[in-house]
Amino acid sequence: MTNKNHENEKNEQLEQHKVDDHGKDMTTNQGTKVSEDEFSLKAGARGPTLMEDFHFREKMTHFDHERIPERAVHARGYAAHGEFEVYESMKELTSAHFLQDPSVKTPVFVRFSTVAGSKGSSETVRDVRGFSTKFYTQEGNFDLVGNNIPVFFIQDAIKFPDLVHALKPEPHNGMPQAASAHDTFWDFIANNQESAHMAMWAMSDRSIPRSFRMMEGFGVHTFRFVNEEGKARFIKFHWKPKLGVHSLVWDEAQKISGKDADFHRGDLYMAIENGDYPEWELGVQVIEEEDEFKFDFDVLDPTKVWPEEEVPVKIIGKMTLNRNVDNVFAETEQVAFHPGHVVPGIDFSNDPLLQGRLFSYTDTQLTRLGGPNFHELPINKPVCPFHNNQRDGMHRQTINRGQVAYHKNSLAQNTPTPAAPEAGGYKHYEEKVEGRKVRSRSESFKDHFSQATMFWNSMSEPEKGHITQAFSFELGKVGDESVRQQVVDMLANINLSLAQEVANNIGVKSPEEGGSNVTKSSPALSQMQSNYKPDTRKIAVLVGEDFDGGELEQILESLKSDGIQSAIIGETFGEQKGKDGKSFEVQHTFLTADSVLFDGIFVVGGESVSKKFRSDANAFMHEAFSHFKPIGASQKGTEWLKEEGLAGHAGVITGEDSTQFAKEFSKAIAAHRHWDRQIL
Ligand code: HDE
Repeated sequence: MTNKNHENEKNEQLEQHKVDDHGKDMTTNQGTKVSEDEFSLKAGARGPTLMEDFHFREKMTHFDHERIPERAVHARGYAAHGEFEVYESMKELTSAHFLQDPSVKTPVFVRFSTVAGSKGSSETVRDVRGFSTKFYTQEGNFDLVGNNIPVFFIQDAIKFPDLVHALKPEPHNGMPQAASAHDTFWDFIANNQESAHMAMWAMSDRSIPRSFRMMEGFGVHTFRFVNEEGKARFIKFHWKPKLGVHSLVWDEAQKISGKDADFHRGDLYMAIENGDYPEWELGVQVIEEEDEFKFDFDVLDPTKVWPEEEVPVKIIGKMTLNRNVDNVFAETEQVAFHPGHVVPGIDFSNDPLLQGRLFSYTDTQLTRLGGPNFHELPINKPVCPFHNNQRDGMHRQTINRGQVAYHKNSLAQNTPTPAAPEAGGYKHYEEKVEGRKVRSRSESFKDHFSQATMFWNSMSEPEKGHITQAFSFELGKVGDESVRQQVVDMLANINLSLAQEVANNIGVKSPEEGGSNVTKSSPALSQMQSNYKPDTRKIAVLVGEDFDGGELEQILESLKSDGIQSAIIGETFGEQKGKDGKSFEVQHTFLTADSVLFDGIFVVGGESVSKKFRSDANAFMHEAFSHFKPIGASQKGTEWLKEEGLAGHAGVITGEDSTQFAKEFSKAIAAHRHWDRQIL
């Protein structure tokens, strides 16, 4: 496998820390060569092990301390390197250096994550996904620590520990892992109704993404851009994936969890290895400060979106991920993000959720990374120099020279010197603030349901169906009937028929009153509006004995030219030979592959196949069909589809003319799912 080092300052910096052990003599950590690494030192061949065996002691001690605490949330994550470029100067909006010059490529490191599960949990669970980006800019690190959902469960950071306690496995029995489908989570939701909007998103297709490469990212909070003249505007950050926003279906997601718990990391890793570098465009929504109170939501409320139809997303640049990490622990695990890592030109708003996050992120690293010097870890180090009077602490690596470590001083000519804003010193935006100290929530934060209804109104019929099913699944796992009833009653404030359908599914009293008079919708919220491309979609090609190899070759070539990847599935590994002598290497057998691991299937079959082959192929066809995936068939496969009653349905492609067939199949693959299919 290649791990091409794209030239940039961060990659060069990391290079200095890399060690290659291949072909080297083995030594202790002190550099003493080791002569034996299989047997501990003993008094006699059967005797006790001796304390003086320094090599054994050192090796075992190191191993005993190899694990560090996992992240309190977002423990399961995967990351990659890349770069960001702005399309044109953003001078009007911000003075941030990395947003001025389109020829500047800023190195980035991006970590995607699930929220609830432990470090070893499955990746296709229903959950919010983290989307954290560290920009290594010339003015210091800027971290955009976002999610794939644009709103959040709570409005004030003081409630975060409660939310997470309710979400994580229940403390008395440690269950369930990586799932919100349990009593405490839904008890929290019903009793903290500011979460209504986010609960709708969490039950939508957004929380079971097909791939990290096919998710949007959102900064969630309102930030500020400040330009050189000191003019500030409210902004929200968006990442828009070039491949569009696409999801799994729930049954598929659950099955993938068993078949391949690493499904999302595998997908990202292989895309980068194959040179299919994933790309996202960065967008910003901008609200002028003077328009702060012109909307029917408070711009500081993190449970609200700014509908894109009212506040358009201005696309300002592009990020490409182009290099996998060399070492998951050193990079992905040790990276420390913080929404408070900002650069001049980017500032905060008074969103009370953001304000609390500004405290939490450094604090958590002190436990997780063992002290205050985690900024010195290679992955966390800025690419620009950093100088101050901070000293010492656990694991300090920098050797600061000189006598002086305080400000102000005369012995070092009063250096290091704070820089004036004109010379690049960070200047906090001088917002006028006044008020009484109060422990309360602003009245303007009190509408919890209008945008939840707007979200529902914006969904297509299949998306609405998925949300209804998701609520019914999750609440169906809730043991306490009163909690189930409370959630259904809460849903009645969002949409009465949703609440009634869920009530029927889970056996609680169906609300008769309620409903919402909000008719507003925001079409941009539906994933149906997304990009549909065949690029990097993966299909399973089921190939038996005695088939027309020439035709298969031609079809696969045509699909490949559209960016579609295919894997040959056979009964056993080895070569699968066609009647015409053309042979294809089997990449997976029915034992090692499964229809849920592919975006579509292509049934070729063969004149003479075993009963087992036919029944395995049937299982693939029926499962792909029930997951609304594209299915293509040629040769013997066409007959099989007919026999199984699958031919003629939406997204099921057959045809005599192989050129025409390949074109139509490619189109069906680009459509991803065929929702109008009648499920048998
Ligand atoms: Fe986080 N969050 N969070 N969060 N968060 C953490 O920091 C926290 C919130 C997000 O890949 C922790 O280093 C509080 C919103 C991501 O390393 C911790 C509050 C959003 C990641 C923490 C929030 C996020 C974290 C755990 C409420 C979307 C993974 C480990 C005020 C905008 C970063 C760590 C990575 C991680 C606290 C809410 C995104 C404990 C107190 C809203 C993507 O510090």
